[in-house]
Amino acid sequence: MTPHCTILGLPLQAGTGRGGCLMGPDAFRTAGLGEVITSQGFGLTDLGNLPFPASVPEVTGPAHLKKLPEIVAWTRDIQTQAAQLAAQDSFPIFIGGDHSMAAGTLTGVAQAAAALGRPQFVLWLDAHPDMNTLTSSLSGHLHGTPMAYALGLDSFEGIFPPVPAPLDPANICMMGLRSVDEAEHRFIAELGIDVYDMRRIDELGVVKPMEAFLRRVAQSNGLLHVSFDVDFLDPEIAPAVGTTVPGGATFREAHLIMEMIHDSGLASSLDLTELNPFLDIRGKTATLMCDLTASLLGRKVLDRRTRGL
Ligand code: EXY
Ligand code: MN
Ligand code: MN
Ligand code: MN
Repeated sequence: MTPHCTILGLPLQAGTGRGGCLMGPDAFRTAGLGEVITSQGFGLTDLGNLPFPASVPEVTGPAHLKKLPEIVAWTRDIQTQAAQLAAQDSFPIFIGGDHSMAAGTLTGVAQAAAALGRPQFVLWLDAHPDMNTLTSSLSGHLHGTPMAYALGLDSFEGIFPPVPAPLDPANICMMGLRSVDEAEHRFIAELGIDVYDMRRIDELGVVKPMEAFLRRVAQSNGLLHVSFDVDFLDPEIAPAVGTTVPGGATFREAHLIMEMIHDSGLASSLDLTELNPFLDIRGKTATLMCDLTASLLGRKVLDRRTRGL
């Protein structure tokens, strides 16, 4: 990993039904994300927040979709930024913002990987696969759709920007799932995506699945994007998210995943997403997400200090 990180704030919340994710980037900064990065010995460029899109296209899609034009505009802008940042010699950290931001980050980083002739891998840490198409979404909330878009599934054409380099389903690993819609279930089975739902994590732990996935990334000389949705974590330890689902990853399961990613040296970009500071308790979720980022950047258990909250 390059010894430099670039933070880009993505203050969007139009993809979710609840207000608050707009404040996510500021909460990450307040919780000390910058200090976490520099204390691990990385240089830091904080680009601030991407502005609300200057122009929102006139698009129409299925009528039940919420705030479609806004998300199309954010996707266009985020995709451009992510492709540029991923091509630089610095580790991009995209701080959201709701998970619809991943429509832009996944496709932007995959575009940059394709330009280098390297396969893009994705580790998806989430209670949900966010793999609904525009027609299969039942809620109409677009944060439930970015993975389907990045895979190039049907229904987005002519509405969203064309996907420059669709993800290969064989290069995706999803961990933590415990809320999957029927259509998503079908897409996962049809595409053969590698899924470790919470039951499989209970049974196997996280080490074996992570070792197998990281080995595949390394063997293919791949680039690894990590998309970390706060609701991957158990709501007891991470309450600041609008879509809590009981039975999520524990503190140590999550840290161990981050530590293994660090040890592999394979990570090339990161999303921190769905943090809703309005729902937090004395900043504990934002602080935990920063600590998990520290583990991904190399902080060891024995280096941790007591933090007063
Ligand atoms: N599958 C549900 C939907 O499509 O509305 C729930 C999506 C929640 C998405 C959160 C961010 O991960
Ligand atoms: Mn998500
Ligand atoms: Mn989720
Ligand atoms: Mn467990």
